[in-house]
Amino acid sequence: GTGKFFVGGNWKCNGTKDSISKLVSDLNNAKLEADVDVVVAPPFVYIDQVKGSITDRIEISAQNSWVGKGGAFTGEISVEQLKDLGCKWVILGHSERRHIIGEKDDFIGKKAAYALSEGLGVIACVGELLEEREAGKTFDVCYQQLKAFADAVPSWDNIVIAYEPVWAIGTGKVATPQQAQEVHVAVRDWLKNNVSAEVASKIRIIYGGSVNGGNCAELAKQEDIDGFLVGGASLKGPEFATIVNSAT
Ligand code: G2H
Repeated sequence: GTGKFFVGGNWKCNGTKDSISKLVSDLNNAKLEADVDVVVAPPFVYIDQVKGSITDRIEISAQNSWVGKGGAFTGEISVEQLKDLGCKWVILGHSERRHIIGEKDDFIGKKAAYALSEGLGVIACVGELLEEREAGKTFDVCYQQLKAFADAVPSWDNIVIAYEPVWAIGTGKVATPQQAQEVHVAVRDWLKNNVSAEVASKIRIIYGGSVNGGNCAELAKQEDIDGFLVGGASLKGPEFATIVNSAT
């Protein structure tokens, strides 16, 4: 990989005060290698609990944010509020928000631009559906999603790209290291041709989709895999630690 290894735990819509208290305590007791950025993304309602109890070694991400300044937007959570709680990151463009909630490319791009303008880092997710892969459209889909981010953001300095093939998410069907590597290279090439060679070489591209303690080491060996976004396996402290430590 290129930059510092980056591992995010996306807890999605899981947990209770009790289960999260146990998970945080397991993470606080885990041995995490020094040379890795470690981030967890609790559900909004537990961010304050997690921030108040987790080691400073682990940064906090939100799983979504509102597209602009807070105000009369019922049910939304603003970037300003996330910062107030101590969040450093936000996941945007996750496939569950694209395909279940229906978020569109330009809306996601605007969210990224606003979060960056307020100083949050963005974990920008891209990835193809199974039918798109089978139709040979994997690269085109990722390029279109990348372009929407590129058109909206002034800088890529504070962005980590997560490649998450939708067919591999929560299905137990992990992409092979070669399948992931191939798309990571394509993403880097796209950035080189459409943003800059510097961004392409510096940016971290992490893989997500059924990463677990058993498959992380082989994936981590790939040249262009700079870390992971982990869902299911991030709900178990010791397994998440194994994934954090998989590059060393
Ligand atoms: C992909 C991933 C985390 P899981 O969505 O973002 O989830 O590891 O459960 O496939």
